[in-house]
Amino acid sequence: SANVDTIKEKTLAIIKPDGVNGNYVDVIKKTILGSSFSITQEMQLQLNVNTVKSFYAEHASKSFFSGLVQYMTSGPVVIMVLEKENAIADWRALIGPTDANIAKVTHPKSVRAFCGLDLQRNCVHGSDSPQSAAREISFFFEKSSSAAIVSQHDEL
Ligand code: RTP
Ligand code: MG
Repeated sequence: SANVDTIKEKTLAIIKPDGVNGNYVDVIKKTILGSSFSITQEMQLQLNVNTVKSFYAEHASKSFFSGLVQYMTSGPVVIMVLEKENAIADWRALIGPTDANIAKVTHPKSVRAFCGLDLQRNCVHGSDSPQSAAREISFFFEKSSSAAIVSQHDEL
């Protein structure tokens, strides 16, 4: 038939403190909307230490964890739910590799190439799987989740 159903998917995007501080919010949102995503939810927060530790709990044992917590609490972030077909993989592809210095070489058109600084200060977050996306969206946007209740204390 002429109308083939497309299954939309949601992912969580964060513009990290270096992105907000560097005035990249508008250009990143233009890139998102120009890449066929819709932004269905959005909020600006100043994250606190406990919220970041809980959000990035998978990295608790890593050597970079304390630096990550310090970085993510260093200023406001913009948290968005993005929606389109294949949103999770497509947003990860659009942001590029974790290390912004590598992104500048291998993925020069990626978001991290144009707004990221280095391995830690890479400007944006993207959910890495359907399980992560579901967890991360409810973490920030489901009023009944305990983490969301924690994060409400940070809302600007
Ligand atoms: P994200 O979760 O923020 O989208 O980043 P990612 O999947 O590309 O990278 P991940 O391995 O999940 O790491 C989370 C964030 O921790 C910081 N990081 N620092 N060796 C280091 O100094 C190091 N490695 C990672 C980055 O901010 C990274 O995005
Ligand atoms: Mg990750």
